[in-house]
Amino acid sequence: MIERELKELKILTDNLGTSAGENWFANGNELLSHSPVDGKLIGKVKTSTKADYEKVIKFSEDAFKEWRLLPAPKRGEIIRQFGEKLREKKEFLGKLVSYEMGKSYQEGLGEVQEMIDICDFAIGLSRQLYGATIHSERPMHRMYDQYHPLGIVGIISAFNFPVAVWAWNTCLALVCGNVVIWKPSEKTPFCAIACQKILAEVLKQNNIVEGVSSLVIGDKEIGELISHDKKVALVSATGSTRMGIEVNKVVAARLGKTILELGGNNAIIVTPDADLKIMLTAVVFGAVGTAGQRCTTTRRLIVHESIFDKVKDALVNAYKQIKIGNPLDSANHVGPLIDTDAVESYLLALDEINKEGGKILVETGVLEGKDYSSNCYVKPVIAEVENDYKIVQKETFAPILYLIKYKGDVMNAIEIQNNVKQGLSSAIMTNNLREAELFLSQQGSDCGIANVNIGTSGAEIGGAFGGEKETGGGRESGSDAWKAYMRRQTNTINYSTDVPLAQGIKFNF
Ligand code: UN1
Repeated sequence: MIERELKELKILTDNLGTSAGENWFANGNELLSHSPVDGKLIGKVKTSTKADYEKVIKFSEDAFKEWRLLPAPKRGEIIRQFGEKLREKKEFLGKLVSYEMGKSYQEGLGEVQEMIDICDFAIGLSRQLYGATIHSERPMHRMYDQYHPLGIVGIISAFNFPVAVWAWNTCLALVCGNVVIWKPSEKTPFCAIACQKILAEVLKQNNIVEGVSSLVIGDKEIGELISHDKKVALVSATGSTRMGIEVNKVVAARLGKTILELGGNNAIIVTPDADLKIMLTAVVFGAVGTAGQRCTTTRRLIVHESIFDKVKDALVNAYKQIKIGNPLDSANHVGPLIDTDAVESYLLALDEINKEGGKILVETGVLEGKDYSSNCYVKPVIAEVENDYKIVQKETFAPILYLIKYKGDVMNAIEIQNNVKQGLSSAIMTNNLREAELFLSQQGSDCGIANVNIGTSGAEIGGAFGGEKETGGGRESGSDAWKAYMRRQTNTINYSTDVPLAQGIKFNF
């Protein structure tokens, strides 16, 4: 099924390690990428060494000097062409994402669609990088602010969204006039190579200087080179809170900028006024989609005691119908976890739930047999727990949904929801206006994303994406997230023949 795509991948990835043509330097160790779908080797990639990184930085610095001079709408035109290429390659990339990462083909396509959407968004944005004009208190003076590019933007991305998150950052960074260096997850190098090659082709066709978009594949050390490097003005990092704290420490120490998209512990509140049909689809997709490996995955369901048993039964029943298997087969809902380490974390979490007194409501475990030869397929879990269990407070990247009961007023549910360290995504299921508005108010959800009658996952490009508290505070993608990729400058111009000082100060000599 994947034969044709692998052939196309081979064409895309040929000459790796030797081609500087698309700014590719890789003289380090070999990295093997295995598919979690069938455990087979997809291929080997050479990683970048410190010396390779230094070369990339040099290219990037030189490229920035030229790229920033191209008018923003012209940069937008490059992104338009990139979006066209992505439309052509949608099936190919979607399959590659599915095969290398393990999410369903539909979700792979969805991820590529997010890339296309951010291209469209960035094209419009390229003509809207507005600053304000300000009326000066001084006669014949003009005051305004404008936005300039920062320079080199480093992107550190995670395995679970191996293509979209890079595109979110790259498209905005590029139209804003920056150049980018990408360190993808070592678990999905081929997705990264494919993206880089597709963009590189567009840049080449437009005679754009090399170094506008670069890729450095490697482990933590490459990430550290980026974080420590004063030449990298902004580091946009997606991944675990542990990683984000490290990146933040290092980048803040050199007063660089960061955009951090870290862990989530997302909840949906279900009140007695909820439409249970909507609730069921939203919760099941949110909890088992991408096998529970989205930062926006629904991890906790906070249900009013009066409907608790009803919701529980409906969910247990729905989980019985979930089909687990090869994610490229559209009959299956849930694919594998990324690797056997992730399976280990899933099993450990189950132990913890039991130890802390939780009640597991469905059959759990790792699937065996020839269809599951990668040993990465696990059964999605529902467990009845208390919010303050240690395991519930943690983000386990696996399809484990915690059911928590609340009593009385919706404020009690909101308090439970907010009572975790993370603050990414949240939702309430209710047709009660008072409950919904309370949830969205300043005494409501403390998350960066708060939804009514839809689930916690499935980002739409128009809105800013990101979260509070240990989620890191960064915003990407829509709304005015672009401002983080630029530096603001306030300009005052005097076209009078006098020099009136601000604050009414008189200074005569
Ligand atoms: C989504 O839910 O559609 O890593 C997007 C993640 C996020 C992207 C989620 N950065 O899961």
